[in-house]
Amino acid sequence: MKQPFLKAIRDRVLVLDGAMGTMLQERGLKPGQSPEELNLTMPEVVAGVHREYAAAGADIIVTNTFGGSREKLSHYGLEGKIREINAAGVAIARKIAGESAYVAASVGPTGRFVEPVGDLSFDEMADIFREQVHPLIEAGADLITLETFLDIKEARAAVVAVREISKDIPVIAMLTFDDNGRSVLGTPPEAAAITMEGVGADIIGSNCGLGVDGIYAILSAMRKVTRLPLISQANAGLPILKDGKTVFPGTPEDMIAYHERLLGLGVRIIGGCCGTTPAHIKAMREALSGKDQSFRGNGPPPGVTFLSSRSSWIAVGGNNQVALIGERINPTGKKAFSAELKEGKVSYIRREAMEQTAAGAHLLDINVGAPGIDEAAAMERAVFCVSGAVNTPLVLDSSSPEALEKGLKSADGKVLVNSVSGEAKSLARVLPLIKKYGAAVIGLTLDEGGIPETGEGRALVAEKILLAVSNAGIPAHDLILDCLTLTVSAEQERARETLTAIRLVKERLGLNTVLGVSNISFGLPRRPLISSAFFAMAIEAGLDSAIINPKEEAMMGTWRSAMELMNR
Ligand code: THG
Repeated sequence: MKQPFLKAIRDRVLVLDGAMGTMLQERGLKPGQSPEELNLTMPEVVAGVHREYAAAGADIIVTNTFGGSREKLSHYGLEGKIREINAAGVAIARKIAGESAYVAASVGPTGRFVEPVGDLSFDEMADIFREQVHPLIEAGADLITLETFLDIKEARAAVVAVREISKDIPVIAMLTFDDNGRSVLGTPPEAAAITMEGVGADIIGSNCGLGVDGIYAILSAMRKVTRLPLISQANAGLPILKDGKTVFPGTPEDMIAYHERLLGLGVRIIGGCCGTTPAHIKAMREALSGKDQSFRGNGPPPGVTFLSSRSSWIAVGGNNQVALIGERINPTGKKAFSAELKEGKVSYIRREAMEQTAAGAHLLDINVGAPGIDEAAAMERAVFCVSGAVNTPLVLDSSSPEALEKGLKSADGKVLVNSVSGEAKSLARVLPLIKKYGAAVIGLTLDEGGIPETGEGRALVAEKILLAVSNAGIPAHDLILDCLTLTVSAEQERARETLTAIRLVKERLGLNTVLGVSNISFGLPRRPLISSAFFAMAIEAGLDSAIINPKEEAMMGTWRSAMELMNR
């Protein structure tokens, strides 16, 4: 009996097989024919390819189901055979893999995009993947491999779909990158890795597009932001045109030139993409023998919260700069913005997104809660608008679970949800959304008993939230505690208690922290002075991120000065 897959890749490096499409073409697949239909019409041919890779030493056999989605099969009038084609793909691979090799069920992109880039809703996209993944898992696949994705939002929908069907089947998520180091839709490897880990992929990496040198560069960038096992599935070099035909120039020797370096990065699965053959796979297998196969690779330091957008990413906590969250997309006290929200307009949102980012915000808070509006619809409009206007990762600020879920479906990357509290009802409604859609979350240190007066009391609520977060399967580094700023105009003891709570949360729980800073000065004269003094004190106490108005010069000046003084 073979080991569980995730345990196996901890112990040793596994070899995944090589290209399928080119092998099928050499064996009778005609132009214009669906490769996946061969699972039904010529299963022996498909089995023959698997057999060659198994003989070459592949530990993982990848099914011939890459284009097995409704969207792809419908190009060939095969949308009625989704179940049959995918189940047959797994059965054929299993026959060759037997009980000693693993069967990885291949799932490729649909060729369409999620709104607003494309015209499918997040739910429609996830539904297409559910329809394909269901028969793959039912037929007994050992793992799912998501290959050649170009759009992180589509890849996120795919992982969400797999996780709805199975909480524990191992999932590989791979995007394809250009030689400029980004996916076609502008995603850098770090943002891809952060997004895929957030939503629950077990192994991340890259396939296709580049030769092994290019894939090595991509995986090196991913390793800065994740500790997960990595996978390398390179082409046999970059394709060239020779006598009117596309050929892949990479020899088996070229493919193993980076083996040692890949192992040093913590690559635990090595395979081939376009242009690779059983000879390439055999060379990869042989190059592993006698090598140190212990898990290596220096991931990021523990305790850092990573967030992403389609084209950017940020690390919060650790020794990073205090992350600045722009607070201005919030109708509180803003009549004109409230009126726009009611009319469904987004011009204020677009302008504030650009101006706050230009002023130095690293993240943007989006709060569209106002009386008399459909907040979920407004949240979707706002997320689409901000994602189109600027590159910064997002903070979704709402007390409505419906609006949060809509925002989570609308965003491209890994967002920060603002917020959950220590109340049982809030934890029960919000944490499942964080887990499902792959986000981080702000925990407010208050519960059914209100806001504890003392720092000690707030640290206890923080601990309760941490426990619930862990029980929900969310990593502790994706929880950021808000120790709550209350105005000092009424009670001057309050500022100190907030600072005490920050210290306790950091020392006892090792968690990251956030504050909405400006509330400290509410109702007082010369607010910027008081707010910025409190900001500096909170940074010294260990604050990791702050919700502020980045267009307020006193706050930005304080932030710059404090970063200088703290050597950050
Ligand atoms: N913690 C968390 N989230 C938060 C807060 C917090 N979200 C909301 C708030 N506090 C932070 N955001 C704002 C947004 C606007 C203002 C203050 C904090 C603000 N508005 C002006 C006013 O009310 O006077 C309106 C005037 C204007 O700016 O035009 O100050 O603590 N997790």
